[in-house]
Amino acid sequence: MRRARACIGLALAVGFLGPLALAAEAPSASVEIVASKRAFTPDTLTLLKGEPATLAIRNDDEDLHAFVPLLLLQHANVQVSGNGAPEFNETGFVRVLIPPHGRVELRFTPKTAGTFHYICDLPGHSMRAQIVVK
Ligand SMILES: [Cu+2]
Repeated sequence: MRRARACIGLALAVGFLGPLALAAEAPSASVEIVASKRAFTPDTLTLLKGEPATLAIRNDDEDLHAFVPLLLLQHANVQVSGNGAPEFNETGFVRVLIPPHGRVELRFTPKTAGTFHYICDLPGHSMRAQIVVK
């Protein structure tokens, strides 16, 4: 009985994780960035121009981190949810601070194709990665 239940649980887990593993490899409208050990993963992720995107940023560290997109979200309409602290100025979204073990979701539609870097601008954190819009 116990073994049968374990098998069902495993089958459910494999069925559940399968599509997620595929989604991480293909260009997707819903992607996750993880900040861990003062680095962003993945190094590069891809979004599609004109397609609404959800970008989830998870902070696995005990440190505060910031997600600071350079140019990608200027003048864009960005909806922010989660437990981060977003900052805006006259050009629009500037950055969001993500507390230790926090999570933030940004919803926006990329308008321009190109390669856009993002960083964490907190002192001493040299964290940098990129988003490619195709
Ligand atoms: Cu940081």
